[in-house]
Amino acid sequence: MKRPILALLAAASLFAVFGCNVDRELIATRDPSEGEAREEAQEQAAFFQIEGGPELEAAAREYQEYVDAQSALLVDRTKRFAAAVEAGDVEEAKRLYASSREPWERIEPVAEKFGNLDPEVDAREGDVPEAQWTGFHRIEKSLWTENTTEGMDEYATELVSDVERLEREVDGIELQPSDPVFGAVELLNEVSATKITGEEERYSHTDLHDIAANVEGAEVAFETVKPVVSRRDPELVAEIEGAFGDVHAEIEPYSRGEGAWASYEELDESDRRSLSQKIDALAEPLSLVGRVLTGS
Ligand SMILES: [Cu+2]
Repeated sequence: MKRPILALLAAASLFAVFGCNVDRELIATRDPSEGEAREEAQEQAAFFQIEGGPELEAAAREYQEYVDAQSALLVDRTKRFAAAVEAGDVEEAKRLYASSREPWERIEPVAEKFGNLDPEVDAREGDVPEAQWTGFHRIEKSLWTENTTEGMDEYATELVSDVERLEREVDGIELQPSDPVFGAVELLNEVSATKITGEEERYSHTDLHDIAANVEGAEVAFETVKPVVSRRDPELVAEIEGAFGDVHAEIEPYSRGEGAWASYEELDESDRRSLSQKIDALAEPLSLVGRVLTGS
């Protein structure tokens, strides 16, 4: 869960408005009576078309397809998790908990766009008044601190209907080409600032599932725009790929195979600091991608 979503939306709409004006201005400021200048302006326009427009739109669509697929996966896995909760199978519910959250964490920057969906699905204890606290972490607490599914049926049912709502809503979302990368940067900043303390999965200590999924989603967002960024700033691409490599190298030792991760309690202060530094070192060059895409 994350709050500074307004900044993301503002940045995205700024791109939408500003991006077009820049192109048009380049053409308009040239004297149309001069044939040569006009030709140059047309070339400029064509350049933007080839280099930016359709290719970036395709990138946005590609990311949109990823969001569709992940939200479908989220519904599938959450249904299985909810079924275990409703059946009173504590062990099975615990086993399915972290993996059912992964698709959510991969597309978290987008999931957060839908009003109160994010708090309903992903609020931590204390984020909202106790009586309104629902979602994954409500059930997490019961499973890990009380070792029971008792009283959790209604939360499980609601959780399924919430993720189904997400799946429906993402169908109609219109992303700007730079939205996914802006969102990824915000999310990585949240990882290194707050998630790194283990607050997200304070009862189950499955934080590495979330963090790995956040990084995966960020990588997909970057990959979709990478061809455009490579042509404009190949050094930046090399820097970002190196930083992704460093993050992977940092978390790899905690992998327990087949999608399993070490308990976050196994990481001491210095392990956590080291991980947060690697995440920061990735978020920083990634934050420059937006500027490269808008050409500003
Ligand atoms: Cu989250």
